[in-house]
Amino acid sequence: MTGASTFEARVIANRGADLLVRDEADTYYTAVPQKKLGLVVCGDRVVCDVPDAPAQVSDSPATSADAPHKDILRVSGVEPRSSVLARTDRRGQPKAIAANVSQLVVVTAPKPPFDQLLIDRYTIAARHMNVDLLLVINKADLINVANADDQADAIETLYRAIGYSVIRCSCESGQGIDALTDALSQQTSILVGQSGVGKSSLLTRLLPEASIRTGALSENSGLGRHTTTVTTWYDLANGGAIIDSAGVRQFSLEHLSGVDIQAGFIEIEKTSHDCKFRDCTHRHEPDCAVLEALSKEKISAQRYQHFLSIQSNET
Ligand SMILES: Nc1nc2c(ncn2[C@@H]2O[C@H](COP(=O)(O)OP(=O)(O)OP(=O)(O)O)[C@@H](O)[C@H]2O)c(=O)[nH]1
Ligand SMILES: [Mg+2]
Ligand SMILES: [Zn+2]
Repeated sequence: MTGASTFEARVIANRGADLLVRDEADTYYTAVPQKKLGLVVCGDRVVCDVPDAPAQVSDSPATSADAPHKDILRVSGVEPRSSVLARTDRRGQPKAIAANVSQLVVVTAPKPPFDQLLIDRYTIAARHMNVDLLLVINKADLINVANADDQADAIETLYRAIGYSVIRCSCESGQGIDALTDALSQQTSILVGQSGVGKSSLLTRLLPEASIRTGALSENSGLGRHTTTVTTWYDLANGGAIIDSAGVRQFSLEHLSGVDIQAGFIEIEKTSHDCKFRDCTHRHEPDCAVLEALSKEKISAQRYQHFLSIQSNET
């Protein structure tokens, strides 16, 4: 399939009607995948057919946001993915959001209020994808004034104890941005979380000016000023890349099994090896190590509640 008449490119964004792709020489193109390929998403590595006439949009994305895309490339192949972030669609099937990421960056903030159930859903997704999860508590500047200290502290302590990295930061004061920059280097990360927690604002803090303007090619809104609608890839200055995604109210995981869900609660999974029954549901069985750890507060009651509720809704 590959040969002299094709070249490889990275999908920068799936804009709905078409794809924005970029080749190794940093040239951007508009492209459309062949139907048989299914959903092609941000982060995918694709094979593009070389057109008869040049289809290049521009080698200067900063100035070409309004350039006419007369020629549209055809995507004839998708490389195997190292990971895929997916949610459940209306028919109960997994729907890809982004591919080939190595780290899920779950962004939370005191405003809108913390949503721990959503964080726990992302711990399941990260485990299922076999990628790292980094928890970011953004808007640290609001934590004192909003009187949310206790909750931010509790969240930080809980997720650190489970084994996740947690970084507090603020786009307003710049707190934690250096630590975040370090945590993102050499990784392909995707920013996920509720709408309004500051994912795009963090990006404007992390990216060189030129890359921010690349966003204009994938959607018309300026970063950080509007709700993100198109999941878009950006290169980081210190190696690695970061994908900005649209905020979610719910992150459905109905396509995953009960086993997948338990695996995402890594502290419950680990403890479950000491349960008497191999198929223990950790609800009522005798000699259940999870119930025992719960009674000794070695497992968080909230995490356990979320484990039960996600299991019952989504298995
Ligand atoms: N006080 C404060 N406000 C912030 C901070 N970060 C972002 N904001 C504000 O929060 C609002 C939402 O920020 P966005 O960056 O658009 O949030 P988002 O997560 O990208 O939202 P979606 O694209 O809808 O998912 C904006 O008004 C930002 O100015 C911060 O650290 N402190
Ligand atoms: Mg956004
Ligand atoms: Zn048990």
